[in-house]
Amino acid sequence: MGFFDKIKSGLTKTKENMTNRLNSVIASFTGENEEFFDEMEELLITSDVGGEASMEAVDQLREVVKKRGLRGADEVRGALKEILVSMLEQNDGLHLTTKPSVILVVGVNGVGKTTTIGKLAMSLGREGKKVLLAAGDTFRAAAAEQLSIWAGRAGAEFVRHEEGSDPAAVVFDSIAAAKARGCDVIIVDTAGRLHNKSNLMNELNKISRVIDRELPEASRETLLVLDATTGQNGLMQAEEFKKFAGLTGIVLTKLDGTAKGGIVFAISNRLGVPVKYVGVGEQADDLIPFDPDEFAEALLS
Ligand SMILES: Nc1nc2c(ncn2[C@@H]2O[C@H](COP(=O)(O)OP(=O)(O)OP(=O)(O)O)[C@@H](O)[C@H]2O)c(=O)[nH]1
Ligand SMILES: [Mg+2]
Repeated sequence: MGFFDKIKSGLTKTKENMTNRLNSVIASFTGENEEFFDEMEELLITSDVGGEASMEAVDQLREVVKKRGLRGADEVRGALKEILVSMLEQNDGLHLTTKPSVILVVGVNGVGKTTTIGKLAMSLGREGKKVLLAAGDTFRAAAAEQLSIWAGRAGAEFVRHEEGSDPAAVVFDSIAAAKARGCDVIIVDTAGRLHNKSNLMNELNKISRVIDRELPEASRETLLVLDATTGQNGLMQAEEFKKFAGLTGIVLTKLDGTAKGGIVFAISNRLGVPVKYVGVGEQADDLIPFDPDEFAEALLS
């Protein structure tokens, strides 16, 4: 299955809801008409695009319709697609140029961090990279178990300490092991206890300082994993993490489980951080590099 088909099948619920409604509003378009714009705005808001972003999108659409004198449904669909794409941050993928590079994966509990790491390890492994998984979630022994299963599947190196030990020490040892074993990429799993517990942010800071000290020149990605089904709530978490952890990208998981794919636009609008991957299932190849153009196309087709 190509990326476009995977996006489309991952978006089944969203398509049944948002796409169908979009198509029926678009079909009602016969030229400049306030009712049309009102319906479009309401549709976007109820699809999780967010109030501010929806209003901006509809303002732009109104302007384009007027300026180009658009009359037909296909014309307005094309214009809407352009606007939606322009709202999304461009995604130029992961920057992993040094050996080793580091991917730090953060997010609240249950969003899909460990699963995403497993999928990433598989995909980087397929590109021929030697990957090391660092079990920085020492909060529960089961977290390291889960990660070790993925490491086995992906043929990745794996470093863990005992339950309750210091995650920064796991990262320290992982870096030493990655250097010794000639690994290309270290992916660090972290605990996901609630963001309003300042100890989580302190822990992330400490991990970050160890990476700065031990690998000052290394390429580093800090990916925030967000669960698409939590909608606007996820955005508040994201702002907190952005403040404390300096994000380079978002991984939006469980897009297969929501009818409100519009959350992708709200993320770009509110955070200005690119969505780098979307998760559309629990299997190894259910992680798709995000492409704004294909995403908008899938929503509108
Ligand atoms: N449908 C679907 N399920 C997913 C996706 N990504 C992860 N999951 C499921 O979500 C659940 C939680 O995933 P984990 O990877 O354990 O989440 P986590 O963030 O590591 O959780 P903690 O370690 O408890 O903080 C698991 O049942 C995963 O299989 C996805 O893209 N789609
Ligand atoms: Mg986990």
